Amino acid sequence: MNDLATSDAHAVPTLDVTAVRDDFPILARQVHGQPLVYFDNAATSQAPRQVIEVFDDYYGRYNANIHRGLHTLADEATAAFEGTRDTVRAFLNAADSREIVFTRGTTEAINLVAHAWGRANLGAGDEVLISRLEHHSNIVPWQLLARELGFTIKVIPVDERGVLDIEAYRALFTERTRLVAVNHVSNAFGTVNPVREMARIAHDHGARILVDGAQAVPHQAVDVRDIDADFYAFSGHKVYGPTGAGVLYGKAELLEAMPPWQGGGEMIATVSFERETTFADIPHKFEAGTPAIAEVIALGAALDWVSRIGIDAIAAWEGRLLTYATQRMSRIDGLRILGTAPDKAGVLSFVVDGAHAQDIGLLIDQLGVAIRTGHHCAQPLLHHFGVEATCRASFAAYNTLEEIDVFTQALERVIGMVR
Ligand code: C6P
Repeated sequence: MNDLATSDAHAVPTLDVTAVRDDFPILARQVHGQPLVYFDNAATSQAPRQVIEVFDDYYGRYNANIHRGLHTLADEATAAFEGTRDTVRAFLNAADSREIVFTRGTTEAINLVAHAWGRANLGAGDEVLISRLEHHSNIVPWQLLARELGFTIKVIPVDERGVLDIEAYRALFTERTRLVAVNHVSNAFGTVNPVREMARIAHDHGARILVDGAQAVPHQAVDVRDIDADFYAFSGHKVYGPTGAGVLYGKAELLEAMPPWQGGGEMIATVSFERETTFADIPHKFEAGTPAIAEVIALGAALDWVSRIGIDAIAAWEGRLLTYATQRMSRIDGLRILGTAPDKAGVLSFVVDGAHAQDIGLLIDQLGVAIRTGHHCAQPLLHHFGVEATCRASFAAYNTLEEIDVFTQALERVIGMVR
């Protein structure tokens, strides 16, 4: 390796934020007469031109149902849809594109695991470990199933920074622990969980691990084989793609052994009233009915866009935004940041003494700044920290340091108004 290659290998990747922003038409709009500052990326990120154009192209040129037709349009739609499966496989470094199941999003992916894997593998007396950091999507499906099947849910605790207690996690395992369900990155606090280590511990105890990657995939490189995740879920609309398309990765041997969840067209091999109906091979066994074809193809375009910019460059840039915003916000009187994990994604949850989160959210919107307020679908976590609601600013590749200045100045103004 020559000197240049060596230094390149160690260089921090950079991102040209002006060029990135040019890809997002929505960033040019105004809100209440002010330039939009969009800091609600953990709820949904904006889509670049390359994603928006997929819809025109698909509906204008090759709209057709997939897998069914023997005509040109159907072949083209099928090729584009199945091509996205391979894009996702490569993006997650999965071994085989048969391990990629398209769903409507993270929520549906987790419900698929709960119903198909859970019903076949969980029963009375078994135990499922869930962290206190979870989004409701990774709590409620397990609660509903536990009520029906009689297994127990045990909660992995967090410390005052919002960091999972790994020793407590280890101590929760018994010979009845069957599954760990944990997010890779917390949507409410931004904590990055050590899912690789958690997977190793789970596997040492003969348990499976489902990782909710909704807030990780947009912000850092994810390698499902390196993590050794049994299942990994994410949503397209948080990674610059459209709503309505998401992914469940599952190890092939697990997916193969699982019964189907939803029944219908496309997921069968043969249907008969006289004999047992037989099912398609994975992943189609889990894709009943006509999927969101254009959305899935657009998800592929979103992942291609991320790969072109570089996920490491995005991670480095968002790290800078997070550091700068944390510094600026720490100077605001009476403002307290919740979630101070040393390893954090670009999410800042905060409360302000004497001010309701919702009031701050509404008023700051009048100044063109979009943040989220509420419980962020993480009520058990917020209750643990003694709050009902927080304000949350969350960053994406197209956000800038100048926007953080606008946001913090607007925040100071708003706090002055509500106090
Ligand atoms: N979090 C937020 O503002 P769906 O709705 O299926 O695309 O994603 C659900 C989901 C699951 N897990 C995590 C960690 C999430 O953050 C989300 C969605 C949004 O934080 C909407 S509540």
